[in-house]
Amino acid sequence: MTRLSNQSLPSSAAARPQYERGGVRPGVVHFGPGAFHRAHQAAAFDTLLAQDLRWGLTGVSLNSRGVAEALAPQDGLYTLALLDAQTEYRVIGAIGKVLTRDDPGPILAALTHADTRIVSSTVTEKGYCLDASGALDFAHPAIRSDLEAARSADWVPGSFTGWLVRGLQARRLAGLPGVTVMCCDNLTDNGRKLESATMALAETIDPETARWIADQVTFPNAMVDAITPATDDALRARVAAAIGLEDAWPIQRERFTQWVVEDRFAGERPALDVAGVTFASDVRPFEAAKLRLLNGPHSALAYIGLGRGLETVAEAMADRELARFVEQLMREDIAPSITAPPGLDLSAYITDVLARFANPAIRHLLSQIAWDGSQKLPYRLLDTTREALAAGRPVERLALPIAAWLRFLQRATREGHAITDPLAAPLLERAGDWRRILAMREIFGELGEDARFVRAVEAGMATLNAGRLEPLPA
Ligand code: CS2
Repeated sequence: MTRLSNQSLPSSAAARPQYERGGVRPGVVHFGPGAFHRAHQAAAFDTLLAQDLRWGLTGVSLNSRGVAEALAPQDGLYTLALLDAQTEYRVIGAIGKVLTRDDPGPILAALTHADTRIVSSTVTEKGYCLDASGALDFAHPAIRSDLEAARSADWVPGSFTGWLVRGLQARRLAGLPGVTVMCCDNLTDNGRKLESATMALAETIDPETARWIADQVTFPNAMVDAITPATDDALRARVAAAIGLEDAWPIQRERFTQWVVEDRFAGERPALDVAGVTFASDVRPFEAAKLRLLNGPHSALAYIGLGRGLETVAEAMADRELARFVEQLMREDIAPSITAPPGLDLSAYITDVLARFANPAIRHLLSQIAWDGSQKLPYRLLDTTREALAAGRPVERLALPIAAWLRFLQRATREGHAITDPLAAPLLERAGDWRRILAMREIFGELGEDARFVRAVEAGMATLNAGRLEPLPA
């Protein structure tokens, strides 16, 4: 079968880029062109390109070569499958090149190109090297090695934050204007966190550049949402059959998508509104609603569902007891912690999220959501729990997914299978004595020492051990 490429594109049966790719100029350097970026932000830029060719994307994969190798023979093209009762296929052309850590020269050239106005990122929670307080972790090996490297003028960074400082330093020295740095990961206050981390690193490496960044660069907060199950061979086969071409790395996502960006751009703002993007003066209420009411319950379904032998989110939602538990968790325990963004009806939002989870057209593996629990749970469930305790509300239901996570770690230790988590080693080492996990301040902060929380987690373990989700009557 012919491979997808510029040349074969006209013969494909999918929707195609509505612009002449030869005329595209890269205006954005994106770190982390994985499934989420390619399903969400790149699709929005693809829509924008039909009106304005100055917003092409250059991808940078710091940790793997897979995306670069899959997309190079395809001229950056890939297929996006929009999953619903009827699947729709669309070829996305927004990404030109994908660079890897083997291309430090081209990465620096892209960052310092006069046409580059945005640097964006989806490097996942752990990619920012932050500590439990959300500040840059100077003890992180990647940051330590960047600090070492930065002693030489032509240093090559390893971390994303290192690359930001390096690129911005080079822009300053070249007399170029600043850029907008757009964080697109699921972190509370994501733009501000990246701003403080970048400033902290720049101040240590080159205070002059730090001052320049404060003056010339903005870091808007953003809320990004689209459920994106990982690519599997079944998708590759479906795409090949549907478009009539071979695509080494197609992407799938639900039809629903939302992107709210703080209106805080250093230079020109891309007219992403044509792709349904909302610009808002304050994104925090949207972020809180999404992280707490979508990602929190997602993690709850993952850890509890895996414990019940289930495989996908839709299957977990078909487990009536679990679906009822998650709905109660959302309506009774999480919603009270959220101040709804203007115009958003929280109750309707919850109903919509539950319907998205239950969508039978989407095979979203619970094991995928279960990755990186130590990085995700603080934003997704622990902040809500802290606030509930402070307000004197019960935390039994909020503690149940945490108990399910601890049991997930215990099972991994017992059965000797690996987990994906930057803290895998200490977590698995402590799993037999779960209180030692609650004592890990880098995850739980002071919450792990709160007796009410510890009691609730213990009760949650007992409930789950009894195969239940509601505690046994006393
Ligand atoms: C999921 C998210 O994998 C996960 O942890 O909770 O990727 C989720 O699907 C997206 O944030 C939805 O926007």
